[in-house]
Amino acid sequence: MGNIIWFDKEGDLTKWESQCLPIGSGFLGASMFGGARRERIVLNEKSLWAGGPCENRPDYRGGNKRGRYKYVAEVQKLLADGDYEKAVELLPELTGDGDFGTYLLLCDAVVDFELPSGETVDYERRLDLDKSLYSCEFTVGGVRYTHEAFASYPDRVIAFRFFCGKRGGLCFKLRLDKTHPARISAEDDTLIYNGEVSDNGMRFDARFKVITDGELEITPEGISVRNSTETVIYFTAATDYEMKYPSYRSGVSPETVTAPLVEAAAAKGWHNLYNTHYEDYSKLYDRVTLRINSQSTDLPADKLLEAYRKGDRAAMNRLEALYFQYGRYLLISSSRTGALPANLQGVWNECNTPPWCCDYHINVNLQMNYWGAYNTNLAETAVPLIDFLDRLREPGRVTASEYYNIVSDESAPENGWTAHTQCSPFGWTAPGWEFYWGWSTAAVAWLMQNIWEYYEFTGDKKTLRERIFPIMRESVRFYTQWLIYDEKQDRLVSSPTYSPEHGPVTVGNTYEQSLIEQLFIDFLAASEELSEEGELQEKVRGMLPKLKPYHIGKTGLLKEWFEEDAPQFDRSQIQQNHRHLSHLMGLYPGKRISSQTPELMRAAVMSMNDRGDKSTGWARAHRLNLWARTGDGERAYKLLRGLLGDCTFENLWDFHPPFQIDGNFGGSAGIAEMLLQSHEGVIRVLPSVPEEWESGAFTGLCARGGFVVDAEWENGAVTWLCVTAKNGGECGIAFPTNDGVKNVKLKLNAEEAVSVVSRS
Ligand code: FUC
Repeated sequence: MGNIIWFDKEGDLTKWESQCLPIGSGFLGASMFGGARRERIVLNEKSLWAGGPCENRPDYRGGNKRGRYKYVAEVQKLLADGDYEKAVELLPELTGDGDFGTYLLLCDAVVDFELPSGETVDYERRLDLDKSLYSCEFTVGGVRYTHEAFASYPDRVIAFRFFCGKRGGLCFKLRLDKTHPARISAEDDTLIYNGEVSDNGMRFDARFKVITDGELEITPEGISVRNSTETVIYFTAATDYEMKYPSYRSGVSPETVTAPLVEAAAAKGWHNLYNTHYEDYSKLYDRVTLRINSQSTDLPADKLLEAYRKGDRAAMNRLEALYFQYGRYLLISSSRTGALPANLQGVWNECNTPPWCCDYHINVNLQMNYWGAYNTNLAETAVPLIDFLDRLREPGRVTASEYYNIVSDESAPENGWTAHTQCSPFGWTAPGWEFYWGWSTAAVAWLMQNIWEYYEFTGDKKTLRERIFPIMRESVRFYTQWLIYDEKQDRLVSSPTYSPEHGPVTVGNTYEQSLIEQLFIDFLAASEELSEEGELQEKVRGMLPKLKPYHIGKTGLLKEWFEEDAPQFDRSQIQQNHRHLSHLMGLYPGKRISSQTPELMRAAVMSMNDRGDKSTGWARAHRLNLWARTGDGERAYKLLRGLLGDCTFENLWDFHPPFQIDGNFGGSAGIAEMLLQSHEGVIRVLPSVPEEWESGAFTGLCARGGFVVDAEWENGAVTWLCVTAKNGGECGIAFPTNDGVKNVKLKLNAEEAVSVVSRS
């Protein structure tokens, strides 16, 4: 049975976040509802943003106010002196300002089909994840209609095909809706939508080239096709955005990009175009398969979800495997080299005022988007993240200098960069306009885990040396200059700190201390891999033991705030069941809390119990990964069930609410984390699998060190296990058998595969 999200009814055109089905190419996105008489196609181009530098905004500075480091120093001093109230008074100075901008909708395409009268019967719309193909089929008045669409990364177009089972029976009109002020013109067989974003003058050009066997008329009002059997529309769009500080403009007219793309696509034709797309997509997607029990049910997605909520076993296993692959599908569709990384909604967005501007939130969300990139064998999809962070360094140096007095100049180039809670494609790295959510000094340290893991999983030394290490090193330089010694705590601390989204303001909270510690550890490991040794490494080695991030409080919980047991500690801002579990970074995605640190593990588990399982979509996904790391498969499964049952729309998009794609990615990563772990130096197969997942099989999951694992299991015991070493090397592997967990040591050559447990 294929991995298909399907419905036997049309989507409600007004309920985009719960009913549409998305396709994407990293650059472009489209979402459809399967409307028979009227279809709405929401179109996106990932770089189409308001905000940033432009003629109307000559003073754009990425949100940075000037000379804020003076206030920061004052706040640090006041906090060290215990004058909390005065420190708090100064916090509004530690903010950014200016226009942040927002991700924009490109436009809707509304297609009105002229159909025979009568009811729509034998209806089905589907998103085939295995084929990366959207389709919708139905019969009206005895005539069968088929709509199909796919988004091609290699050819940078989206192709829509409309087919009618009765010769010449296809008639429709397509018009653009919700457009930006633009010129809409017709050139032969192509509708052109060309303009500038009014906020910042960003130029864009979108083209719809129509190939039809019917009669075609294109005017600025839209496309009209009559008496056709088959019509294909090749769509593409581009802007003059470039991920490059300070102008963020390429200087290239977008039409010089789009015009050849649609011409080439049309010349290639639907089938060849699809073949190229499928070849590209399947090379990534096909690397991993997953079966949980028998997955025998095949229900429409809305009914599947309903059955899931009722605890129907077959539906549960089916949906879990489908959700897992959906996360991978969404990542391949929204994060490809050359484009911006996946934003809060991947690449899909239906309006010009999306929640949180559909930005790059880095106090959990952007990180979570990429949690599944490596263990689910899609390392290539993390390249846009590496590119994005690399390009954030230049504006991030301005923030480092204005807020932290860490200055890069000729004598000290690349001396430190930073960013805060939210980033934009225009190098917004300043704190937010309110301290309480906007200050997050360690967010970049967290992101460094995402890119270091690229190397851990792939062993790609060239990328480590040339791309990843320079970004990490400059971040490390930043933190080594930022940390100060606090006498009362006898630690090197980040100060002030604010635990994401619920504070309070303290010195050296666990979130910041633990993320900086993990960065230092990873930086030393990276340096060793590259044989880099010098003053910085020496300094980091000296600072590392003084960070002391983890402390267990009076109640046995892992402390979120160093000072939390002190009588004067302000508990008023703390929410008991807060969604962020910022003090548990060391358990997941970090590695410092593990089975090797049983006391901390116990405290972490108590803390998770204290916070509770119910939360928003992404926060459940975080909890799922955290519990998977504890080895408690039943609890991890409970979180997965909550994520799918309580935080998933019927199109299987995750909601916060609103729709937020991080939960999809985090959920997919979490399922992989239940099946395979490698953060403790040993590869553990089925480390956190619930009894419910009695039998199953997976192929292609990745472990650190470049090992790829395939396995089958029955009644919880592994019945087949195959390990392939991409780069060769040694590893230990632990897996459950009928006689307990078995440990095996392996030594493999590059590309060598061994069958650790053979099929009997
Ligand atoms: C984080 C979360 C919010 C939301 C936002 C986009 O700050 O705390 O819940 O997900 O990102």
